[in-house]
Amino acid sequence: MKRILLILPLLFAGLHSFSQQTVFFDNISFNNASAVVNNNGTFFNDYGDQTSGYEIPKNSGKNAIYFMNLMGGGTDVNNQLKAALSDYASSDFFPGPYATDVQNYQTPAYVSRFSESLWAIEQTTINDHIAHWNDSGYVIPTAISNWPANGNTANGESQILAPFSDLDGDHLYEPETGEYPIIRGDKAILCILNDHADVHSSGAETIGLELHILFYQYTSADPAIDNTTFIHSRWYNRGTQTLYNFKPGSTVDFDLGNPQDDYYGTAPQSNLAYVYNGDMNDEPFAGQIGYGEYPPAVGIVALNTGLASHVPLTGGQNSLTPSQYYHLLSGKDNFGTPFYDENNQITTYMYNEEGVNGWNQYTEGLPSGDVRSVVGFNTGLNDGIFRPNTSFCLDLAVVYANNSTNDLFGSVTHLISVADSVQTFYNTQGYACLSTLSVEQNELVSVQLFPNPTTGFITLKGAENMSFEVRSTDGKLIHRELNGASFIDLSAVQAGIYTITFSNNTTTMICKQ
Ligand SMILES: [Ca+2]
Ligand SMILES: [Ca+2]
Ligand SMILES: [Ca+2]
Ligand SMILES: [Ca+2]
Repeated sequence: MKRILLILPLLFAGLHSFSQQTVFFDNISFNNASAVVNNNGTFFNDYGDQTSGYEIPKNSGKNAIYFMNLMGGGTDVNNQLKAALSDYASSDFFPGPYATDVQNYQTPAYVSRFSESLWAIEQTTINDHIAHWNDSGYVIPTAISNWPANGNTANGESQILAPFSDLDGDHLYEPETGEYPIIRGDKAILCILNDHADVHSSGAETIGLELHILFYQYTSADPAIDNTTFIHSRWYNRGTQTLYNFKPGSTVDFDLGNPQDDYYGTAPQSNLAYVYNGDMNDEPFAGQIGYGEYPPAVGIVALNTGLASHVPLTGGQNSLTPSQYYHLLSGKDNFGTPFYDENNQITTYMYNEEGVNGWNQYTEGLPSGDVRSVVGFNTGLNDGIFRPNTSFCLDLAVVYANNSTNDLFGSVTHLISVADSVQTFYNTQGYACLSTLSVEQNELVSVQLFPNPTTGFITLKGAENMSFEVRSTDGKLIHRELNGASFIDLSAVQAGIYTITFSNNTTTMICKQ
């Protein structure tokens, strides 16, 4: 369900005369977590009511996170900072893909297609489409037909936007011929944003960034997975400037039930930034339902590039300058001063516990309170250089763990093991997320395969020199080809959906009838 949330006047009247930003949101609640996602690069926050938006367990009324965002910045060749930022009140991100000219964001076609810029879709809908697209009387669901696979190049948009299976290799999304969206998880919500359509309310200079964020969840019998929301983001530099020392990250305002009695910490070995309760009772506070006794812990795992930093949000929440945010994203305080650990060594990981007797806020004798922090992620880019027409990918997971011990750190110990098992689960998916891709390469399936659905034989084009394997949906290996092939014989296997994964890390689905 999508609703208009509110109308926010922008703080600046710049290039355009007074403009207004409407924030839409949707909710992903396909497993034990219920998460609000907004169409401006902020999430887990009800932007209109200014209330928490990450409820876990679902329908409990208990929330673990008040606010989170994705943001980033880097310096150009003249050492000038360019950044796309957001806070509790405003955002430098605008709905829809990058278009070359600022006027192009105002065209009626662009506005009608991208004013919400949130697409929710379930994997079962996609599987059903793969199985039945050619049946008489089949009507393509709007979640399939509206998938933003192609942009309007005449309007300066990239031809390829969201990933899809391009069965005929013409770069055009044609669901009427059986082509389908490529997502992750059992349910996903995609949001496409740019930082270019209007003046930045943060005051930062525009990058020319296009940010695709896919929020996804699995329903699972494994509580570690069922309590997790994944965030897959791809960052495209569609501008003309090379950015150096690019620092992507998140402002996170964990509020674990009662926001006034929390502690935060970092487990760098698990790429985990987290919060836990400062005592063994999370009482209600100002309308927030507390988690009660044995309170849980919640955290964020950087799955593919690693956690670069986790530091407190110093300097206030809505009054920071872009360069102050950049310092925080670099793992320093807002003035650019480094943090020091218990051995007086510079650290970017605040309160790195490494076990119950480690360095933490409790052993330091610090009071618990309302934790707000900034998490920095590595980009995986060579020397942090973010060149025009390239992209990088950042995969995150929001993890949650109960506490069954009478120990303050019981939830933290459990959360670290949950983070590690979510990492293992992620690794087995084999996503091609580490590489830097040109914009044109995107995540298209480069191998063509037909017919799909099939009754037996499938012809492959482009897989002559690629190894590949076919698996059933429960992961069982059906067929493996080590030296490439131009066809597969599936006549002996049962009807159903199969995935085929090629050595270039693309995965597509086959339906056997
Ligand atoms: Ca096509
Ligand atoms: Ca609390
Ligand atoms: Ca308490
Ligand atoms: Ca907080």
